[in-house]
Amino acid sequence: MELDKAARLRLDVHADDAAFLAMLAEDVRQGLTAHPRSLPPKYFYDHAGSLLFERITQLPEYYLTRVEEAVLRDVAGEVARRVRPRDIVELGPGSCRKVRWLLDAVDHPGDVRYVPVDVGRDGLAGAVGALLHDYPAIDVHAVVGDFEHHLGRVPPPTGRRLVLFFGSTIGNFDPPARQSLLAQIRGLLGSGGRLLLGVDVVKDRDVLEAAYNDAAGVTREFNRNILRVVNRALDGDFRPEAYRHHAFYRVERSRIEMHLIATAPQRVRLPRLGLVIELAEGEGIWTESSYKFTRESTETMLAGAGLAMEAWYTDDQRRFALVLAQPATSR
Ligand code: AVJ
Repeated sequence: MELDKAARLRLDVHADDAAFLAMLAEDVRQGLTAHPRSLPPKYFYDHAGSLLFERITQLPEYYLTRVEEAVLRDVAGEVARRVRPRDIVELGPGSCRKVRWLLDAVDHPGDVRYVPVDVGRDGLAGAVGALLHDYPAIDVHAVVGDFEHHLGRVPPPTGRRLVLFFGSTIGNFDPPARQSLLAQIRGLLGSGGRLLLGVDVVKDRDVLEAAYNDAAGVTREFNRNILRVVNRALDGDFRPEAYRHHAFYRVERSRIEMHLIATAPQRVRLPRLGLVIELAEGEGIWTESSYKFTRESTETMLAGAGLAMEAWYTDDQRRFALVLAQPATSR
């Protein structure tokens, strides 16, 4: 059994711990010495941060994950019929839960190769092991890497390709960065290929702000956790409790912004960077942007990367959308 499983699994490692640490050190140096100070949201997700995010997805206020999965459940059959994928690439699959809706909907799962790209080697190996157990017929070519740096390592398509990019992760990227990421994704598609992209939809401010200010305070702890990640990686002495969680919707930019605000003056030592920073009372560290989209702004974003919208699938309250896109024919 295990041998059979191994024969259908290939795992390529492109991002080791040393490279990750070097990247983090440089990002933290740049972010914390700039004004406004900032930290990139990709560093939320150490083991504790991933567990906190998992708890966020179960909060009553945080509708994104639940609604995305409900939409996917509803449209998986139609997407499978339209695309008839042979090769499914997923960026940031986490537990590899969502792809199961598509594997259940395709005609011949035994002809499908699945290519998950994720940063955490152990998490990815575990998720893929469980998937192979439940879908004994598929092939898996897992790529351990950062999809901002290692998309070039994704193997060429074995047949018609479907790229999955769920969870509104695209919303973490500012317009220039998401344009270049989407253009790279377009380059992965090959002939007849499609992208299925999850985007959170612009809506009432109160609903958006509640999703990032939950009553149980899980999002506050998730936000503070980035300081624990930095402390551990760089031997720093941030005091996470000395910062308050501040998340609000900036309408003119269509984005939630998350910040950590010092509640008293702070002196922070980061010996591995040879750096000491001082924050005044009330000074913030910007930890995340989470952009929200309309159908129109999604079309514009796709067009900027040479992609055309083929379908816009949403729930009846239009809270979250899955977008099917293909390379634009003429540019
Ligand atoms: C995983 C990036 C989609 O932006 O909603 C949840 C992360 N931040 N609560 C989001 C997050 C605060 C989440 N994404």
